[in-house]
Amino acid sequence: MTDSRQRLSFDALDGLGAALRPAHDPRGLQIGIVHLGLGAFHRAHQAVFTEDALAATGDTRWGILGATQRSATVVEQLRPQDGLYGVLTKGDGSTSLRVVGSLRQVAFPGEETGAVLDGIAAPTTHIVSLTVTEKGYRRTASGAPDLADPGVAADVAALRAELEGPTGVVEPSRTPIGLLVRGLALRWGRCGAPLTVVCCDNMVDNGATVRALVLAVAAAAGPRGERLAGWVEDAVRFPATMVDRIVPATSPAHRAEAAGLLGLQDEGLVVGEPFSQWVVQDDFAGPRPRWDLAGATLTGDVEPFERAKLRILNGTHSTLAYLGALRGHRTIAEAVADPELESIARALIDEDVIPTLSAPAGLDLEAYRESVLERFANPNTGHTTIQVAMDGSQKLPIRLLGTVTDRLAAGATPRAAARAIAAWAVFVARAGDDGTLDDPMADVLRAAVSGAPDGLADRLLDLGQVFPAEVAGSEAFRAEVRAGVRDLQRGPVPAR
Ligand code: CS2
Repeated sequence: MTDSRQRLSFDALDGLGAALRPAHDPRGLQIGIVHLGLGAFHRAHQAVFTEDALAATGDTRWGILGATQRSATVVEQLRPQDGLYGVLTKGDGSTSLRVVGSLRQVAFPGEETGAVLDGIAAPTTHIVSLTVTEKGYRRTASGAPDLADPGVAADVAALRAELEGPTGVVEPSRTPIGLLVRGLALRWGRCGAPLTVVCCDNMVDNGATVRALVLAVAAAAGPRGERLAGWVEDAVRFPATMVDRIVPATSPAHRAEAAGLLGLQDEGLVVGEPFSQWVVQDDFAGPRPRWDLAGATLTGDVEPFERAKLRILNGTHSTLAYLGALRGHRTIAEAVADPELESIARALIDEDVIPTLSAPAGLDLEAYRESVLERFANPNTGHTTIQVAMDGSQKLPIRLLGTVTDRLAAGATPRAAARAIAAWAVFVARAGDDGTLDDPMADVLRAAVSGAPDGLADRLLDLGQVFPAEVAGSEAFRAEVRAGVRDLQRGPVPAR
């Protein structure tokens, strides 16, 4: 019997029914993967694929050491639970729960940087994966590492010192890429074994992007750093990936529901929709878990999948988030159930996005559109417009502005995409006013939205960190964004 006041942990595992328990014994796993960014997405996505691969093969090499740069709370949630946590899957009309055991160690790189560096350097580790969100990469507008960022600068200084020889003290790491490069430096010195870095963030060419950042941060540490970069070029692979699962923030109601199903308290609970997809470029420097046996697609060319996903799913998600929030919709499901917003979402996909895509083999883009809209309509995930709306300055260039650039280059004016940018502008102006703007560029954005309302669109489009010159320089596109802003400023009639 389990006791719902008791926390989930190894001790409670044997009391759980077989359907809830991991299909392998988590106590027997060694660390083979170091993951940077232990947020809900990793726990509901890659850790589950790894879990299923473990169950399929019995290969005990692939336990995960998860590091969370941002929040000590995640460590407090998971450590007392021996790394165990539940995944609550909320379908449209179905709910299920399972406990995942692939996460074997958790660390907060603040004070525990040494443990993470040792993990990356260990010859038994073959993979370092990342989900640190778009802003976690600390890039400048040109995509280079922002060496002026104090966190990046501190990690480069620590790296430079560590490359000189043992320092006796491990400086706390401040950035995920800094942590990764310092770990690679230690690995190079200790064993030199090959490694694969698997970026699982929603970015264009995510593998190549992280590789370029790693090489640039290494090179910034001086001549020894340049030699480190040479080793990375030879020994480390950076496959591209496309990741997909809608993972809303876990709410107290989710925790209560899971406690009812589990008979235990689970502070590490994550929530996801039933759908989950992972497409990974089959380019590994060494062994990997059999993620293919767990439903992942290992392929030579991820780009068409990634582009279709970023532009159709994420681009439309953001559009619905801004327009939905402005119309008072709390969730994405409510936003897409609003006929006017649904038709803007369809126009965006059909008129602006699909003309820029080539369908990956086996993917029908119209069918993909329908499945995405259906997933958004799932009322049970409780995914909020505000959650998707955050960090727009980082997300829009990746998910919407590629579409805009391609349409402009083809001589077309992407009207629905302009409407989405207009919605972001008005959303930012309102969130700036009421103090709720959640964006790493919040100060710059607040300054840009603070002038006369009729210049709002142009002041935002002039932000070179967000809008590339091809977009900002198109008078036709500007005119559409201005018109969209004017319509919305007239006061979007609340839907209800
Ligand atoms: C969302 C994504 O929060 C967001 O910006 O668009 O997290 C989205 O839910 C995932 O990419 C789905 O795979």
